[in-house]
Amino acid sequence: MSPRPLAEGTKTVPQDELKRIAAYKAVEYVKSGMVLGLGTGSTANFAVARIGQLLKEGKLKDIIAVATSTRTAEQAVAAGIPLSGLDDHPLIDLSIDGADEVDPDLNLVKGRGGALLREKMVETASATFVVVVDETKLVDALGGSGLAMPVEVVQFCWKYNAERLKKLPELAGCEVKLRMEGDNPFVTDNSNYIIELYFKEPIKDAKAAANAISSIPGVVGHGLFLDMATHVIIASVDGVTVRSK
Ligand code: ABF
Repeated sequence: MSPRPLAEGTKTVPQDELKRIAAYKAVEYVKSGMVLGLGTGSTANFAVARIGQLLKEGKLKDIIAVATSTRTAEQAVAAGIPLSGLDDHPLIDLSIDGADEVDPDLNLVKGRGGALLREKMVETASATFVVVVDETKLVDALGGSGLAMPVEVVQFCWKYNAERLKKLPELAGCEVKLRMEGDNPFVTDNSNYIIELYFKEPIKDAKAAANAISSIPGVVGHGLFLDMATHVIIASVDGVTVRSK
């Protein structure tokens, strides 16, 4: 990836390098014997790779992990990380995952990678949830990035549910779009579709929006992760910052 300017001035750092730095910092929270939640996405990938490396070097032992997507599960298996599920390990010590937006209160928009449902299940079950981002993910208010916020819906009558979402007053007339993959709808690991919400302005009341979205039958998950992150690790050209609840 080519260097991307992240702040005014002359300093630039490749965005991938910032992601790696944030992820490696998060892995410092991992201790032997922990049950881990493994996130999805390019930043979380660095954390998974690092955990695998530390296991191979014998610097971590007795780790069991729950993956938030089939992609991450495949990566974990290849990296030698033993996997389990929430049925057998309902209490996760620590999850590490990326995010699409982080607000000043550490509320998040997540799920542009399409893994939002499993991410929320695993991260809700986590005693500690460490979010890893580069500074481009910081927003003043959720919905402020102009990028899509995903809502996972069952395939049955998805257009009807897209219309219902569009009309929610809590979403202030956002645009809705079915996520596509080439010529076909994108299908999640749970065999559902994703409706993408594009906000014209930042969400005024994220809790009210989350409740309104969840109240629609056929919605199985959404990308608003409120009051969940315990720590956010932010990598910028000026270094690493940790914000905690
Ligand atoms: C996952 O990866 C998602 O919840 C979020 O959408 C995405 C962040 O992607 P990346 O780390 O590649 O920027 O954590």
